[in-house]
Amino acid sequence: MKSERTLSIIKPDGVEKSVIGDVVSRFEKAGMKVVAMTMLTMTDEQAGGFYAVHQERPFFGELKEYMSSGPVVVMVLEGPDAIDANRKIMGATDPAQAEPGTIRADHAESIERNIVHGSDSPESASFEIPYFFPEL
Ligand code: IDP
Ligand code: MG
Repeated sequence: MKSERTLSIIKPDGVEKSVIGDVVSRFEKAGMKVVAMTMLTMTDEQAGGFYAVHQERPFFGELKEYMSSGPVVVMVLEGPDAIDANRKIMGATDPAQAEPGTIRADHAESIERNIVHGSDSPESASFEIPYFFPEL
């Protein structure tokens, strides 16, 4: 297994629900290292740039509003197959479809307010990591 880096975000609902510690702990227990971390509040424009792949989707406006509605924790995780490993720990986008024991099954309230973001491919990770951590 190759070591990879992936971008993880604890979204505004995750920060609001006080599950930062729980989420980070799940990643660490799974063998991933947090190699960068910051808390920030995105502007609507920053959220739109981050989610530009979804700009034609009907939920794009709401997604920008949600993602810029409060502070988020943005981090880079590193470990074996970190991109897929993170996606498995997160669970499916819609918490109703997420495997029991995943972050989204345990904490998310809807397909939109689903607690965490994780890069979905090496290409996404190589766009998303420098979007927040240009020095990495
Ligand atoms: P992902 O976060 O599991 O990769 P994506 O399809 O990339 O899911 O969607 C990005 C984000 O957009 C989701 O995490 C969620 O917050 C929001 N989203 C996705 N699908 C819907 C929808 O059908 N309605 C409202 N929001 C959605
Ligand atoms: Mg995605």
